[in-house]
Amino acid sequence: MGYKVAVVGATGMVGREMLKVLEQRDFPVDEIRLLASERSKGRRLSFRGQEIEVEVLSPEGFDGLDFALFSAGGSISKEYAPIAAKKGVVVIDNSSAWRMDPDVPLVVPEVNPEDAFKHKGIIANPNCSTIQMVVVLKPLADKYGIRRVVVSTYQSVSGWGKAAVDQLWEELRFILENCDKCPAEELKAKLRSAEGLSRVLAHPIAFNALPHIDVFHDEGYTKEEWKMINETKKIMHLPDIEVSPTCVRVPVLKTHSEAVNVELKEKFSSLDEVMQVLSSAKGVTVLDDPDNDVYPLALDMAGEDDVFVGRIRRDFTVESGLNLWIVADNLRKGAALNAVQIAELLISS
Ligand code: 25A
Ligand code: L14
Repeated sequence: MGYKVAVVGATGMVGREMLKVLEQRDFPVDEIRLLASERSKGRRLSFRGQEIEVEVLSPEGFDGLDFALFSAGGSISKEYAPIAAKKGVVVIDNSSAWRMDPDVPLVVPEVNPEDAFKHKGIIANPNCSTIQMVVVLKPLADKYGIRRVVVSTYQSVSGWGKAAVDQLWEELRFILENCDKCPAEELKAKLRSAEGLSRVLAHPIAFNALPHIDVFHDEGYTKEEWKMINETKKIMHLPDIEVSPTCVRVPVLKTHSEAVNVELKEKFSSLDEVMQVLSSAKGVTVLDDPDNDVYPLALDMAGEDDVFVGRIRRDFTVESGLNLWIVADNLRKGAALNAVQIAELLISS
């Protein structure tokens, strides 16, 4: 038996990845419906070799569906997810709109699969930076307990959608055409005064690092940083876990990296034991051979499904601590793949 599935925001970066993942994993789809804004009306996207026309999102679009995978931004999800749920459709929502709602499960299948089954029509897909971190924290929390996590992210431009990807390419083209090999001071002046370049991020991103992801929020933290704090507690069922994040945008196309410091509650006996715990965890691949320059890299992990961890070291400044480097494709495990895995979980029971 197959299912009737809609992708809302189908033409976006995450929406298109959702189609790809449904196809690659052979999700049992009977009918696929592509929904997006007026702008994309009539566009065609291919699914299993067929060209499917994009329709404008409307309440009627949800009639008769089993699943709707949403990735069209928070305001669309706020408005349309309840409409779809009321019609009996199971919504898996990639936006931040419903994640912290107590009636909405926030699910990473490797971490808290049981929560998915408690849904009332809407299931939230967590933030990409949080997903890749908790997949690695989970086996450590189960074995040793976790007191505190300090994380710095190195997030790719695709996290902010097509417009941010365009901004990076436009800046790179501008630099090669106008100040090839120029000194940093000149680059700054040229880029700052350039006209006609996209500027969806707050500052130029080429040759830069912006400690600014999503909007600024309470206490000087960004919304992205608050998401990492709150979503980690909810997904892991650990209300007391301390998470101290700094989220940074870097000029990487796809795949987020994270430097993660973990303070454990109990002592580990050796790094080999820790490696063993991590390599046997579902969805985790350990890539750690510094003698041969082997560690996970954004460039290489793009397109991969697993969460990769390397640079596994003891933190000598605390009783029991680890330093880790965690890398995953933000459009796959961080968004589309995790959403499809949630749907797979529901149909497997
Ligand atoms: O509020 P949030 O949750 O924080 O999310 C904010 C944004 O972050 C992205 C996502 O953008 C979202 O809009 N996002 C969220 N979670 C993410 C995650 N985990 C994430 N990104 C990465 N990882 P996006 O660009 O990926 O997707 C946007 C999709 O939503 C559709 N959409 C927007 N408004 C809609 C709507 N659908 C229905 N009704 C509405 N009112 C949007 O469709 C897109 O599919 P679209 O039709 O508006 O645009 C599709 C195509 O149009 C082109 N295009 C878009 N903008 C421009 C453009 N072309 C030129 N210039 C532009 N400025 C593109 O080809 C685009 O694919
Ligand atoms: O909340 O820009 O899921 O890298 C995911 C991508 C927020 C922004 C979310 C990025 C978005 C983030």
